[in-house]
Amino acid sequence: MKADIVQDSGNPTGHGRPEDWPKYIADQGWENYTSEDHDVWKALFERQSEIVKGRACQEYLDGIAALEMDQTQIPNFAEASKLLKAKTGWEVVAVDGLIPDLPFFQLLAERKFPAGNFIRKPEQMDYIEEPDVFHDFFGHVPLLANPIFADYMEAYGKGGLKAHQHGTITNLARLYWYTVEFGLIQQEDGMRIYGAGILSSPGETKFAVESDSPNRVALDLKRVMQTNYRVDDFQQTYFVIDSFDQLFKETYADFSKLYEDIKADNTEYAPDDIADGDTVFTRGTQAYANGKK
Ligand code: HBI
Ligand code: FE
Repeated sequence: MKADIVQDSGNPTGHGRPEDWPKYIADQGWENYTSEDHDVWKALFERQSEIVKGRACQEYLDGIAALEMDQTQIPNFAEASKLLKAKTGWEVVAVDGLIPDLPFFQLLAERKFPAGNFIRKPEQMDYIEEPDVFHDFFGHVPLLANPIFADYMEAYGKGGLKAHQHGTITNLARLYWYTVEFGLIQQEDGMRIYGAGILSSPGETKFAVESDSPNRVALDLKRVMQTNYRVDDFQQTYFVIDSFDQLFKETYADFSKLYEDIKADNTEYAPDDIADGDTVFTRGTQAYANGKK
Protein backbone atom coordinates (compact mmCIF):
# COMPACT_ATOMS: atom_id res chain seq x y z
CA MET A 1 0.00 0.00 0.00
CA LYS A 2 2.88 2.38 -0.01
CA ALA A 3 3.91 2.35 -3.62
CA ASP A 4 2.95 5.95 -4.16
CA ILE A 5 5.29 7.26 -1.61
CA VAL A 6 8.34 5.11 -1.73
CA GLN A 7 8.94 4.40 -5.39
CA ASP A 8 11.29 5.98 -7.86
CA SER A 9 12.11 9.58 -7.27
CA GLY A 10 13.60 10.00 -10.73
CA ASN A 11 11.07 10.52 -13.47
CA PRO A 12 11.34 9.16 -16.97
CA THR A 13 8.97 11.54 -18.70
CA GLY A 14 11.20 14.20 -20.10
CA HIS A 15 12.18 16.25 -17.09
CA GLY A 16 15.41 14.40 -16.63
CA ARG A 17 16.83 13.26 -13.35
CA PRO A 18 16.52 15.33 -10.21
CA GLU A 19 20.28 15.70 -9.93
CA ASP A 20 20.31 17.39 -13.34
CA TRP A 21 17.61 19.91 -12.52
CA PRO A 22 18.66 23.50 -12.00
CA LYS A 23 19.44 24.25 -8.42
CA TYR A 24 16.56 26.17 -6.95
CA ILE A 25 17.96 26.42 -3.45
CA ALA A 26 19.09 30.00 -2.91
CA ASP A 27 20.95 31.82 -0.20
CA GLN A 28 18.73 33.17 2.51
CA GLY A 29 21.02 36.20 2.68
CA TRP A 30 19.92 36.80 6.26
CA GLU A 31 22.43 39.61 6.80
CA ASN A 32 20.90 41.54 3.89
CA TYR A 33 17.54 42.06 5.58
CA THR A 34 17.00 45.71 6.48
CA SER A 35 15.59 46.95 9.76
CA GLU A 36 12.39 47.70 7.84
CA ASP A 37 12.22 44.01 6.82
CA HIS A 38 12.61 42.87 10.43
CA ASP A 39 9.97 45.40 11.51
CA VAL A 40 7.51 43.96 9.00
CA TRP A 41 8.15 40.48 10.42
CA LYS A 42 7.69 41.77 13.97
CA ALA A 43 4.43 43.54 13.17
CA LEU A 44 3.05 40.51 11.32
CA PHE A 45 4.16 38.10 14.04
CA GLU A 46 2.68 40.20 16.87
CA ARG A 47 -0.65 40.65 15.14
CA GLN A 48 -1.01 37.09 13.91
CA SER A 49 0.13 35.31 17.07
CA GLU A 50 -2.82 36.93 18.87
CA ILE A 51 -5.28 36.00 16.13
CA VAL A 52 -4.26 32.33 15.93
CA LYS A 53 -4.88 31.78 19.66
CA GLY A 54 -8.02 29.69 20.06
CA ARG A 55 -8.25 29.28 16.29
CA ALA A 56 -5.14 27.33 15.31
CA CYS A 57 -4.89 23.66 16.20
CA GLN A 58 -2.86 22.66 19.25
CA GLU A 59 -0.15 20.92 17.21
CA TYR A 60 0.55 24.16 15.37
CA LEU A 61 0.77 26.20 18.57
CA ASP A 62 3.06 23.55 20.04
CA GLY A 63 5.28 23.92 16.97
CA ILE A 64 5.57 27.69 17.40
CA ALA A 65 6.72 27.10 20.98
CA ALA A 66 9.03 24.21 20.13
CA LEU A 67 10.86 26.18 17.44
CA GLU A 68 11.42 29.11 19.80
CA MET A 69 10.47 31.48 17.02
CA ASP A 70 11.80 34.99 17.47
CA GLN A 71 9.09 37.61 17.32
CA THR A 72 11.47 40.44 16.67
CA GLN A 73 13.45 39.33 13.64
CA ILE A 74 13.12 37.22 10.55
CA PRO A 75 14.28 33.71 11.42
CA ASN A 76 17.62 32.46 10.24
CA PHE A 77 16.78 29.25 8.36
CA ALA A 78 20.04 27.49 9.22
CA GLU A 79 19.58 28.18 12.94
CA ALA A 80 15.90 27.22 12.96
CA SER A 81 16.67 24.05 11.03
CA LYS A 82 18.87 22.76 13.86
CA LEU A 83 15.91 22.57 16.24
CA LEU A 84 13.55 21.29 13.56
CA LYS A 85 15.98 18.66 12.33
CA ALA A 86 16.41 17.30 15.84
CA LYS A 87 12.64 16.96 16.18
CA THR A 88 11.52 15.52 12.85
CA GLY A 89 14.46 15.53 10.44
CA TRP A 90 13.05 18.44 8.44
CA GLU A 91 15.04 21.49 7.44
CA VAL A 92 14.13 24.82 5.91
CA VAL A 93 15.93 25.89 2.73
CA ALA A 94 15.66 29.24 1.01
CA VAL A 95 14.18 29.84 -2.45
CA ASP A 96 13.72 33.10 -4.35
CA GLY A 97 10.00 32.52 -4.92
CA LEU A 98 7.76 29.90 -6.48
CA ILE A 99 9.67 27.03 -8.01
CA PRO A 100 8.38 24.49 -10.55
CA ASP A 101 6.31 21.55 -9.29
CA LEU A 102 8.86 18.78 -9.74
CA PRO A 103 11.73 20.35 -7.80
CA PHE A 104 9.18 21.43 -5.21
CA PHE A 105 8.04 17.82 -4.77
CA GLN A 106 11.62 16.58 -4.81
CA LEU A 107 12.60 18.91 -1.95
CA LEU A 108 9.60 17.82 0.14
CA ALA A 109 10.47 14.19 -0.54
CA GLU A 110 13.91 14.94 0.97
CA ARG A 111 12.37 16.64 4.01
CA LYS A 112 13.53 20.06 2.88
CA PHE A 113 10.91 22.77 3.03
CA PRO A 114 11.50 25.58 0.51
CA ALA A 115 10.75 28.94 2.12
CA GLY A 116 10.73 32.29 0.34
CA ASN A 117 13.73 34.35 1.41
CA PHE A 118 12.06 37.75 0.92
CA ILE A 119 9.49 39.55 3.01
CA ARG A 120 6.52 41.64 1.92
CA LYS A 121 6.58 45.45 2.02
CA PRO A 122 4.77 47.42 4.75
CA GLU A 123 1.95 48.21 2.31
CA GLN A 124 1.33 44.46 1.76
CA MET A 125 0.62 43.55 5.38
CA ASP A 126 -2.73 41.95 4.63
CA TYR A 127 -2.14 40.23 1.34
CA ILE A 128 0.69 39.09 -0.89
CA GLU A 129 0.46 36.80 -3.87
CA GLU A 130 3.85 35.08 -3.80
CA PRO A 131 4.71 33.04 -0.71
CA ASP A 132 7.11 35.17 1.34
CA VAL A 133 9.05 34.28 4.48
CA PHE A 134 6.11 35.13 6.72
CA HIS A 135 3.69 32.83 4.93
CA ASP A 136 6.24 30.05 4.60
CA PHE A 137 7.83 30.26 8.00
CA PHE A 138 5.02 31.36 10.25
CA GLY A 139 2.41 29.42 8.29
CA HIS A 140 4.10 26.19 7.28
CA VAL A 141 7.13 25.51 9.44
CA PRO A 142 5.53 25.07 12.91
CA LEU A 143 3.62 21.94 11.88
CA LEU A 144 6.77 20.39 10.43
CA ALA A 145 7.79 19.94 14.07
CA ASN A 146 4.88 17.50 14.45
CA PRO A 147 6.04 13.95 13.63
CA ILE A 148 2.87 12.84 11.85
CA PHE A 149 2.46 15.97 9.81
CA ALA A 150 6.17 15.79 8.99
CA ASP A 151 5.62 12.31 7.52
CA TYR A 152 2.57 13.50 5.60
CA MET A 153 4.57 16.26 3.91
CA GLU A 154 7.33 13.90 2.87
CA ALA A 155 4.73 11.47 1.51
CA TYR A 156 3.11 14.30 -0.40
CA GLY A 157 6.41 15.15 -2.07
CA LYS A 158 6.95 11.55 -3.12
CA GLY A 159 3.34 11.33 -4.27
CA GLY A 160 3.91 14.43 -6.39
CA LEU A 161 6.73 12.82 -8.31
CA LYS A 162 4.46 9.85 -8.93
CA ALA A 163 1.48 12.00 -9.92
CA HIS A 164 3.64 13.58 -12.56
CA GLN A 165 3.96 10.18 -14.22
CA HIS A 166 0.17 9.73 -14.12
CA GLY A 167 -0.49 13.23 -15.47
CA THR A 168 -2.50 13.99 -12.34
CA ILE A 169 -0.54 16.79 -10.70
CA THR A 170 -3.61 19.02 -10.94
CA ASN A 171 -5.55 16.55 -8.79
CA LEU A 172 -2.77 16.10 -6.28
CA ALA A 173 -2.17 19.85 -6.05
CA ARG A 174 -5.80 20.19 -4.91
CA LEU A 175 -5.05 17.87 -2.01
CA TYR A 176 -2.17 20.14 -0.99
CA TRP A 177 -4.36 23.21 -1.36
CA TYR A 178 -7.24 21.87 0.71
CA THR A 179 -5.03 20.32 3.41
CA VAL A 180 -1.59 21.91 3.81
CA GLU A 181 -2.75 25.37 2.73
CA PHE A 182 -6.41 25.56 3.78
CA GLY A 183 -7.14 22.61 6.04
CA LEU A 184 -9.37 22.62 9.12
CA ILE A 185 -9.31 20.03 11.90
CA GLN A 186 -12.11 19.13 14.30
CA GLN A 187 -10.56 19.03 17.77
CA GLU A 188 -12.05 18.52 21.23
CA ASP A 189 -12.31 22.26 21.77
CA GLY A 190 -13.92 22.91 18.41
CA MET A 191 -13.10 23.62 14.80
CA ARG A 192 -9.45 24.60 14.43
CA ILE A 193 -7.08 25.58 11.63
CA TYR A 194 -3.96 23.82 10.41
CA GLY A 195 -3.64 25.23 6.86
CA ALA A 196 -0.76 27.66 6.35
CA GLY A 197 -2.63 29.80 3.83
CA ILE A 198 -5.17 30.53 6.53
CA LEU A 199 -2.75 30.87 9.44
CA SER A 200 -0.68 33.51 7.67
CA SER A 201 -3.77 35.60 6.82
CA PRO A 202 -5.42 37.63 9.60
CA GLY A 203 -8.71 37.98 7.73
CA GLU A 204 -9.01 34.36 6.69
CA THR A 205 -8.02 33.05 10.14
CA LYS A 206 -11.21 34.54 11.57
CA PHE A 207 -13.29 33.80 8.49
CA ALA A 208 -12.34 30.13 8.24
CA VAL A 209 -13.57 29.19 11.70
CA GLU A 210 -16.19 31.86 12.45
CA SER A 211 -17.95 32.90 9.28
CA ASP A 212 -21.32 31.41 8.26
CA SER A 213 -20.38 31.92 4.65
CA PRO A 214 -18.12 28.98 3.67
CA ASN A 215 -18.97 25.28 3.55
CA ARG A 216 -17.12 23.00 5.94
CA VAL A 217 -17.06 19.41 4.70
CA ALA A 218 -15.33 16.26 5.95
CA LEU A 219 -12.21 15.44 3.95
CA ASP A 220 -12.71 12.79 1.30
CA LEU A 221 -9.70 12.15 -0.88
CA LYS A 222 -11.44 11.68 -4.20
CA ARG A 223 -13.85 14.53 -3.64
CA VAL A 224 -11.00 16.91 -2.82
CA MET A 225 -9.05 15.87 -5.90
CA GLN A 226 -12.09 16.69 -8.05
CA THR A 227 -12.63 20.15 -6.57
CA ASN A 228 -11.43 23.39 -8.12
CA TYR A 229 -10.18 26.12 -5.85
CA ARG A 230 -10.01 29.88 -5.78
CA VAL A 231 -6.74 31.71 -5.55
CA ASP A 232 -8.24 35.21 -5.56
CA ASP A 233 -10.39 35.22 -2.44
CA PHE A 234 -11.17 33.38 0.80
CA GLN A 235 -12.13 29.75 0.21
CA GLN A 236 -15.80 28.89 -0.25
CA THR A 237 -15.28 25.35 1.02
CA TYR A 238 -12.93 24.07 3.70
CA PHE A 239 -12.27 20.35 4.17
CA VAL A 240 -12.12 19.07 7.72
CA ILE A 241 -10.00 16.26 9.16
CA ASP A 242 -10.42 14.50 12.56
CA SER A 243 -6.74 14.14 13.27
CA PHE A 244 -3.36 14.14 11.57
CA ASP A 245 -3.39 10.37 11.96
CA GLN A 246 -6.48 10.23 9.79
CA LEU A 247 -4.92 12.57 7.23
CA PHE A 248 -1.77 10.51 7.03
CA LYS A 249 -3.58 7.17 6.83
CA GLU A 250 -5.94 8.34 4.09
CA THR A 251 -3.12 9.60 1.98
CA TYR A 252 -0.38 7.06 2.64
CA ALA A 253 -1.57 4.84 -0.14
CA ASP A 254 -1.04 4.06 -3.77
CA PHE A 255 -3.17 6.59 -5.63
CA SER A 256 -2.91 4.79 -9.01
CA LYS A 257 -6.39 3.27 -8.75
CA LEU A 258 -7.85 6.52 -7.45
CA TYR A 259 -6.34 8.44 -10.36
CA GLU A 260 -7.87 5.95 -12.79
CA ASP A 261 -11.28 6.36 -11.11
CA ILE A 262 -10.99 10.12 -11.29
CA LYS A 263 -10.13 10.02 -14.98
CA ALA A 264 -13.02 7.64 -15.70
CA ASP A 265 -15.44 9.63 -13.59
CA ASN A 266 -14.60 12.99 -15.15
CA THR A 267 -16.44 14.92 -12.42
CA GLU A 268 -15.31 18.38 -11.37
CA TYR A 269 -16.76 20.34 -8.47
CA ALA A 270 -16.86 24.10 -8.27
CA PRO A 271 -15.30 25.73 -5.19
CA ASP A 272 -18.73 26.34 -3.61
CA ASP A 273 -20.44 23.03 -4.51
CA ILE A 274 -21.85 20.60 -1.99
CA ALA A 275 -21.60 17.10 -3.49
CA ASP A 276 -23.81 14.04 -2.99
CA GLY A 277 -22.20 12.02 -0.26
CA ASP A 278 -20.51 14.96 1.47
CA THR A 279 -20.43 14.85 5.25
CA VAL A 280 -21.32 18.45 5.94
CA PHE A 281 -20.25 20.16 9.16
CA THR A 282 -21.72 23.50 8.12
CA ARG A 283 -23.30 24.48 4.86
CA GLY A 284 -22.31 28.00 3.89
CA THR A 285 -24.50 30.92 3.02
CA GLN A 286 -21.85 32.00 0.49
CA ALA A 287 -23.30 35.48 0.60
CA TYR A 288 -20.10 37.39 0.89
CA ALA A 289 -17.80 39.58 -1.06
CA ASN A 290 -14.49 39.78 0.70
CA GLY A 291 -12.25 41.26 -1.84
CA LYS A 292 -8.71 40.04 -1.52
CA LYS A 293 -7.65 38.33 1.62
N1 HBI B 1 7.18 26.72 -4.83
N2 HBI B 1 8.34 28.02 -3.33
C1 HBI B 1 7.25 27.29 -3.64
N3 HBI B 1 6.26 27.16 -2.71
C2 HBI B 1 5.15 26.44 -2.98
O1 HBI B 1 4.27 26.32 -2.11
C3 HBI B 1 5.03 25.82 -4.23
C4 HBI B 1 6.08 25.99 -5.15
N4 HBI B 1 5.99 25.41 -6.35
C5 HBI B 1 4.87 24.59 -6.72
C6 HBI B 1 3.81 24.52 -5.72
N5 HBI B 1 3.93 25.09 -4.57
C7 HBI B 1 2.51 23.82 -6.00
O2 HBI B 1 2.23 23.96 -7.35
C8 HBI B 1 2.45 22.34 -5.61
O3 HBI B 1 1.69 22.18 -4.45
C9 HBI B 1 1.73 21.51 -6.58
FE1 FE C 1 2.08 27.85 1.21
